[in-house]
Order: sequence, then structure tokens, then C-alpha cells
Amino acid sequence: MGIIRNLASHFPAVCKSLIRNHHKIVMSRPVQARRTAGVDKNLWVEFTQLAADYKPVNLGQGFPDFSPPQFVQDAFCKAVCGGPSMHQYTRAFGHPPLVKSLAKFFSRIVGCEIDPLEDVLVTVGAYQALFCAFQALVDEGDEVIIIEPFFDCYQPMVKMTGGKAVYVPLRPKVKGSSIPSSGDWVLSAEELASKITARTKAIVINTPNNPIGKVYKTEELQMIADLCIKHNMLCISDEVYEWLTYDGAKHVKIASLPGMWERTITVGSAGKTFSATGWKVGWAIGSGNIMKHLKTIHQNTVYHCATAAQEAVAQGFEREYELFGTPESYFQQLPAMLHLKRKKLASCLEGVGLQPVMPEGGYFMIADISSVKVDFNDESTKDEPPDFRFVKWLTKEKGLGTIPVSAFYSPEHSKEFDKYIRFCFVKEDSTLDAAEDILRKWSKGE
Ligand code: IK2
Repeated sequence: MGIIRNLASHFPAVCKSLIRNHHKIVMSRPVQARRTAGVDKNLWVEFTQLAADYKPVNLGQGFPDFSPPQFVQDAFCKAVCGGPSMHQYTRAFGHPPLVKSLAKFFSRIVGCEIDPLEDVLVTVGAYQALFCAFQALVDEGDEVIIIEPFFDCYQPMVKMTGGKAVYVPLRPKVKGSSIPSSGDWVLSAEELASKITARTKAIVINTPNNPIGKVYKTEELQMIADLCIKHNMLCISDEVYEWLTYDGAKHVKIASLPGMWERTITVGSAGKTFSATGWKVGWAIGSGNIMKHLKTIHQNTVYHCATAAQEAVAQGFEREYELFGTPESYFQQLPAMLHLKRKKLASCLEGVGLQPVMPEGGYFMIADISSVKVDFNDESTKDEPPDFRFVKWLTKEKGLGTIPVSAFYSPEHSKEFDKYIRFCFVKEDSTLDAAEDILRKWSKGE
């Protein structure tokens, strides 16, 4: 079409009919493939645009507003200046130094020997690892159990396979006392078991969870693992926030439980691990006989990921391998820093009457907005859920960006959870102070 338009500017009369005919050809049958129907809306596209339009203090999307640690920045610069090979294609399934470091690092944690060439796939962020997993493993008509709340891309990704997503929500236990915690949000074993059918192919979990910050306890993971083994299901375990746990909560990999390595695909993200979300380096790790199918999807879509970024992430993991468990490790330093930011945000929210749910992990905190009365006069949002209306109002009228929590639920359960909004606290203290200032002024009616 671009060529025709260029020609048209030079030969207007000749090309007029060409353009008209081109339109006719395009319109004579549906342009859209069916797999794209119903998955056109995207939370991040919408709320990133809102933030670009209104420039609020941004506690919305989950990315740090500070730089990655110096050692990975240096590693990236060194890679970029490291000669021709750093600027050319590398191995399709992962730059050799990176798959080696990931295998070495995670073998120690999972407790089995991970083969760098067979069991690891490097992807364009955790997003693409998830995409490869769903495309490679879910057939038309297969069912995939998704625990709610869930990172929103699971739903369209399952839909695009032709599979069916089946939802089971974590539910908050009713508790009379103190600050609610993400640990109070629990999965009913009976409810989960009742959703398994002969077509159930896989279950998707996310620990620490986005958006509530739940860190699954070993007993909870064991319950899921028992069902996976009993019903011969796969498990896709999204662990992008694995290093971020607080107050003694411990991240456990479901792949490390007996009988689970063989059936689990563990997804990780260098963006979240090293506070460099723009690098878009992620990975999927699992048994080679499963991973080979993810590799088939990868080689036929993306083929390989940016070489220099992979090299830098490899260097980051080499450093962390040596320092693991010591105070110099970034995997100790980042949660220690975020622990303080989490406290700061929680006390700010409590101070203005927004009841937070204290996250055990990750870098998000949800808060209950049901006690807040706001007179929305924005007609454009009148058909939207209360949390969407509130977030848009807060962004446009008060200059504070957040994310509505019902977006992390299926249509069947979203109404039960549309009284929460999500705040991101992986931000400079000055950003958190600016957010606090906005909330305090608002609560005083200023
Ligand atoms: N899985 C989870 C659970 C994620 O949270 C993310 C990134 N989320 O960030 C957006 C937000 O919630 O504000 C991903 C996967 C994707 O990770 P990556 O950036 O490595 O593709």
C-alpha cells in the first residue's frame, strides 16, 4: 500500500483506480484472522498511553525508575564494545554463556543437573517464554487452569492456542485483625480439584504473585504438585519475582518438589532480576523433552534474542553465583531496599484510609478503595468497573498512576475483586514521596 501511495503522488490519475481496487481486494474477505478476535484490548497498551497523556506520578506499570546495578550496566557496555560477534546472531536457543550460567545457577536451586543446551531456552522477556510454552503445549480444546489473580497475558495467550482457560481464584480468608497480608489469600484444594477434567493439560501459577504479592508456601505448592502428578498435568510456573520476598517468606520452586521437574516449565525474567525491564531477556527452564517443543515455537517466531543483552545477563548471573547468599549479592540487596519501600507505601496508604494488602513478595501492593467516595463525572468511563473508573480518575484528576486489579481476573470473577487497585513500589523514594503528597492532599480535601 505504501508503494501505491508513493506512486500515486507521482502519477495521481493512473493510480487513483489502483488504490480503489486495492481497497476492494482487501475488503472482499475478512482481514482479521479469528485468533486475534477478542484479544485486541491490552491493559498495558491502555494504561501506558494514559500515563503518556497525563504524565502522572507513575506507580502503575511494574518497572524501576532507577538504574540497574552498576555491574550489569558495565557488563552491557563491555558487551557492546566487545567486538563484532557481540553485534551478530548468536545461538538460536540462547547465547552459550547465558544458558551455561542459567543452568549452573538454577541447578543449585532446583537440586538437579540442568543441561544448558537441552533444558534452557532464552526468550524475549518472560512474555515470550510464556507464549512459547502455551503455543508449544496447548492444543485446540485443551483446558488450562489459571489461578487468579493472574498476569493478564495468560488469558489471551491461551485463547490464541484455541485452548480454554479455566479459572480458580485465590480468596482472602476473613480475618478480623491488623493489616491483611497476601498470605491470607488462599487456594481451595477442593475448588481446584473440581476444575480438573480429562482435557486439563496444564496449570499456571505465579509466585511471588503479580498483583497481590502472594508467595506460595511449600504445602500449597505440594497440593498443586500432587494434583499435577495425579492427573498428569503440566505446570507453567511464572517466577519472575523469585528474588523479591519479605519478612521471612521463602520462594520455593515447584520444579524442585519430587516428581515436578519432569512436568514443570519455570519462567524467569532478567528484566525483573536485574531491574532492567527494557532489555527484554527472559527464559524458560524445564526438562529437555518438553523444552524441545518450546524451541520449535521460538525458532519459528523470534529465532534468537539480542546478543549483547544476553552476554550482560550471563555476566550478572556469574557474579551472583559467586556472591550467592552474601550481603553483596544483588538478590539480597534488591529485596532489602524494596522491603523499606514497601513499608513506606503501606504506611502512606493506611494514613489516607486505603487499606493495603501487605505483599509477601514481588513489587506491587494492592489496596481496597471501597471506603472511598469519589464523585466521578467522567462520562467516558461510565460503563467501566469501579476500579478502572477510580484509576482513571486518580490519574487524570490527581496526577497519580496506578493499575486496576480486576484486570487480573477473568470476566466471571472480576466483579468480586473490582474494589482493589495496584500500586508499584519499585520506585525512587522521591517518586513514592510525590505519590504520598498527592494522596495526603486528596485525603484532606485539598
Ligand atoms: N510475568 C509476570 C508475573 C510479570 O509481572 C511480568 C511483567 N510485568 O510487568 C508489567 C506489570 O505488571 O506492571 C512478566 C511475566 C513479563 O516479564 P518480561 O518483562 O520479562 O517479559
